[in-house]
Amino acid sequence: MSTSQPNHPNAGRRMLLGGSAAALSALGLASFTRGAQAQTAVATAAAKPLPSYAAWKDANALIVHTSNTIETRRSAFGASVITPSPQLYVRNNLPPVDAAVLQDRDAWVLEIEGVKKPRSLTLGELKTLGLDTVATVLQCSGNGRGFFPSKPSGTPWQVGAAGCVLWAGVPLRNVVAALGGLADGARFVTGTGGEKIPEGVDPASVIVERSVPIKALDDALLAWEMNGEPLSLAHGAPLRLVLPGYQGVNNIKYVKRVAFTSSESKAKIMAHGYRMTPPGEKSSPEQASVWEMGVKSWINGPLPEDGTLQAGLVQIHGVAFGGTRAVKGVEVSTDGGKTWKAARLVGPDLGRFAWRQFVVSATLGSGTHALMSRATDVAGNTQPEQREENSQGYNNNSWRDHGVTVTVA
Ligand SMILES: Nc1nc2c(c(=O)[nH]1)N[C@H]1C(S)=C(S)[C@@H](COP(=O)(O)O)O[C@H]1N2
Ligand SMILES: [Mo]
Repeated sequence: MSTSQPNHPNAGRRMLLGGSAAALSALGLASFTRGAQAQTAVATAAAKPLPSYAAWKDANALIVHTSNTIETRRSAFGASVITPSPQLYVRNNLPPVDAAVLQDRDAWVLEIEGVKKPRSLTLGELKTLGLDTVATVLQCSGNGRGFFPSKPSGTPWQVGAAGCVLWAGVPLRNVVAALGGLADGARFVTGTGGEKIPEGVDPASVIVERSVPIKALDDALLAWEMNGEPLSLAHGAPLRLVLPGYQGVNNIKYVKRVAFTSSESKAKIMAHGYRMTPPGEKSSPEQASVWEMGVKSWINGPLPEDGTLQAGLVQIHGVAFGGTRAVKGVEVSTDGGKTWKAARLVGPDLGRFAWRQFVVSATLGSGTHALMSRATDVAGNTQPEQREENSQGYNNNSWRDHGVTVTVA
């Protein structure tokens, strides 16, 4: 394998822009340290440049909240199922690993613990153990936080901290089998990110380490490829733990350790972060963690930003997914949820972890129309009308919050 693969086909274009990219990079890196204050100021801020590690992305398709929180515009999802990498959202809790690791991807080392024969394996060795490819919805658990009237702290994502992408890699269960099977007492899959921990801070307070129930092992993948290209630094190069159906934060980028543990990680991001904390209470490990995604859908067109529509026929379309379960159907309302019409699922079915595109033909007369969509999964779970209130604004799958109002002449 080549030792100097570019991060992305657009890397060449980025080099042509060398001078300004360097300036942007300085800005981008500076804003990494601004943290929470920077995130809450975004609503009013002017368009920000893409940070250098994501400079190859399509700025027109994205809303840059900060250099580590970038979301896809609702109007940019299109109807072709897969989200192109240049349009996919980015969320980093720490700056990405050094780009130097891309010079020899196969030399990346992963530690495996909690198996009968624990050891470390290079990415080159992992590639000999199996190959599979899966389409999954990658979604930040805070997607839809922007619709909470309580304005929780954190990025006010609307619908765009999500995408549907293809991963290729080795099934994690192949690796477990090659190392003699699970050790006794393994109850969680714990993945650890390989980012450099800033000097002078307690590693447990910032390390990206998440635990999920051991049943996630059935579908887990150690992926080195996304959408047909070597993983980019923005999305976890050279190796990522992909947990289909689980909220974004559990899908550990730059994964350096996978441990099958008897208890959940004590890292702050696990013990206190990403908990369904009742409003006004303190987060604690007893509260539910953001694990499997709930059934959810939203409309991507027509949108208010399309301006005033002509009266007559419109194609109301959007995306729907069920986390670890396939979507059975989607209904659409043009009257704010009073009456519903079954939508047609369109495009290829890329499996239960992917989203489905849906469409309904409707004739809209002049006036305003509140368009809503409501998905149901194969187990019969229907997207709820109301969000589950929680202090950090996680897991918003309220159909009412995700509706759009369009105006017809
Ligand atoms: N190592 C590491 N993994 C990580 C993160 C991170 O900061 N570091 N962010 C998590 C969060 S909160 C989300 S939503 C997804 C975002 O994935 P993306 O940036 O590829 O879209 O990665 C997750 N995995
Ligand atoms: Mo996230």
